[in-house]
Amino acid sequence: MNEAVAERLSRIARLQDLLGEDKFKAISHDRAARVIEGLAFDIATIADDPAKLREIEGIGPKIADKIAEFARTGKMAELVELEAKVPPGVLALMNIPGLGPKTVATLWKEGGVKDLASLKKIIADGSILSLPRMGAKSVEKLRESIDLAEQSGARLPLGLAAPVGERFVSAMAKVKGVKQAAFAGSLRRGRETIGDIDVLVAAADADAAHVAGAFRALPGVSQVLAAGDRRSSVRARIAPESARFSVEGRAGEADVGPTVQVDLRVVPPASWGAALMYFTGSKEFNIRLRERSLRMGLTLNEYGLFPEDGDQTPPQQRGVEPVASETEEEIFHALKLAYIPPELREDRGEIDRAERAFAGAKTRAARHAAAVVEGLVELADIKAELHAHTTASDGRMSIEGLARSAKQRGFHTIAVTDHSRSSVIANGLSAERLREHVAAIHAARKRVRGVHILAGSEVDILADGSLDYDDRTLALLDVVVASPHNALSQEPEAATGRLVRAIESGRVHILGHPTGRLINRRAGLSPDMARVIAAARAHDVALEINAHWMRLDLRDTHVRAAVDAGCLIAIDCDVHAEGDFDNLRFGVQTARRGWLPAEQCVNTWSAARLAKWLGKKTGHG
Ligand code: DGT
Ligand code: CA
Ligand code: CA
Ligand code: ZN
Repeated sequence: MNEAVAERLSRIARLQDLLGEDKFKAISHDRAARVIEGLAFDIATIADDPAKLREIEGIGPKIADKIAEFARTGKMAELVELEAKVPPGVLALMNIPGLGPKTVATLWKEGGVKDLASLKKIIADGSILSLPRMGAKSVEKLRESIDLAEQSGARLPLGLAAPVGERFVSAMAKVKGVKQAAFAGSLRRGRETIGDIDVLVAAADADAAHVAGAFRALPGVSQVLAAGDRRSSVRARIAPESARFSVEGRAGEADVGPTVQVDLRVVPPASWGAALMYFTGSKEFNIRLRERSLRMGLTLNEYGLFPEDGDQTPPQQRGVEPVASETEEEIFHALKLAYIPPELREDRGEIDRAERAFAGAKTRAARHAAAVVEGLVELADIKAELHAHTTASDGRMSIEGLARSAKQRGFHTIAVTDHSRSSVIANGLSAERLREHVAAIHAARKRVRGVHILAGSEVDILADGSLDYDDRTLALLDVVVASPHNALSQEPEAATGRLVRAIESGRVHILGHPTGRLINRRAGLSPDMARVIAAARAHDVALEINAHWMRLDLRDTHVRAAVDAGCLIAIDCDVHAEGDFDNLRFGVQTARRGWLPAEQCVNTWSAARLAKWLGKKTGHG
């Protein structure tokens, strides 16, 4: 029942916001929703006892009554009342980036907007400009946001595609006759969004029909689009709860359809490496590799790397022996290239680097070890989480719970970084509450041994670039993550100045989710990244790759620029709940797409080295 209750409470909050009711009412509903979502037990077990409900922190008498009412009747009368006041299309408008409750209310009440279609109409005919606070600039921004939401809506965030892909692969691996199973395509390359999921299996010709049939009959398949023995396509259901996320104290849902396309290819076991390489792509990478093959007198396709003999019939159909085909590594080596990890296969200079790495390796063993990027960061390298929230702000775990989780996951360090005072919706800490919180963090160190618990804060970078606490308060902290949360539609010039000022404060260790973008939802800041990176390098500030699948901010191309400039990078999960630690792999994939060596990532350092680095700014030992 927890999820049903939480969802209703957060819907009430959004409606209250929209109807301009007391802001604190909405905040308390949002907060209660979050608390209930995070409960370890089913709230239905105590729903008939308002006294017990009220014992839960964050649930007051009024909300307790609503929960009891829901348990009794399956409804919340207040929600029914609120919903009667607002057309459903209006509520949906609040999912458009940059459209807050105030603006939606104006559009609706004064502009007669009932849904997205009518909003687009008043933008198109210009009548939107006559509404209060709607200048040419803000309308242009709004138009961009609508475009962004509409065109990117079709691509699925990596974090939602990965579990679907993994489920299909592990199910296919168990099917009789399947020798190998893997996903390929953009999912294997770790792109931030996925168009469709490509699943590859190796099976003998005689088994192909049976294997493809088993694929089309897997649980979760809602529709069969193509049904061949070698190629099949289906639509697979996406678990609706997986699309839910919570950032900055607000619960939301990613705008994804109910299903995603999954393509299957069944290939002969002897062609496994060639097929995996071909279907991993990217397309641009494949084209480059094919050109290289031709220059070497070879031809490359999904069956193998063959001698080029000018014959028009494909070599595999003429029984020509491939030069290499069984593994990707053999094919790379036959092309005189070091193995290129999937995340790098984007035609961004990786082939030249692989050529040099291979040429420098003289023995077989050296070629095997030759790397495109020396020490490219891996999941197992990450030993510290430096951005995490507790129940003191908008997280769901206690300090101790967080520390134990981090320890259990093999980390030597966990930083507790709750929100600062200006993040009101996320229950940010006043300077006084922070002081108490730091004391509680110090006390927790005695109870949880074997992991370093750092007292930190995720400090808001205000619109002008100043930090949300004064220097005396900041001096209490072992680690400062500074992040932009508000005024995210600032002009690029102002955004650059803002981030650079925070970096230059001398107080900041890590710049958290530097642009504030949310994938498919909010464009975030577009600062001059070269200037931000240069400042970060000069002031020894690490730029964060926020590993949450809605953020992945820094994005891969910015990571690459930062890496090239010699800037430090942090990869953090921005933990709010235990499960958020699992997002780490998406952050690491983004880092790899930016060619990040482990050495340049502060989360891979030893506890002592990390502490020394942090201590340079704090003076703490
Ligand atoms: P997506 O699905 O839009 O996120 O991106 P991908 O990269 O997964 O693309 P997809 O599913 O169309 O195709 C999977 C891989 O198959 C792609 O990365 C490379 C290969 N591929 C597809 N079409 C072509 C093509 O026309 N030429 C070449 N060389 N390779 C292709
Ligand atoms: Ca694909
Ligand atoms: Ca595909
Ligand atoms: Zn944040």
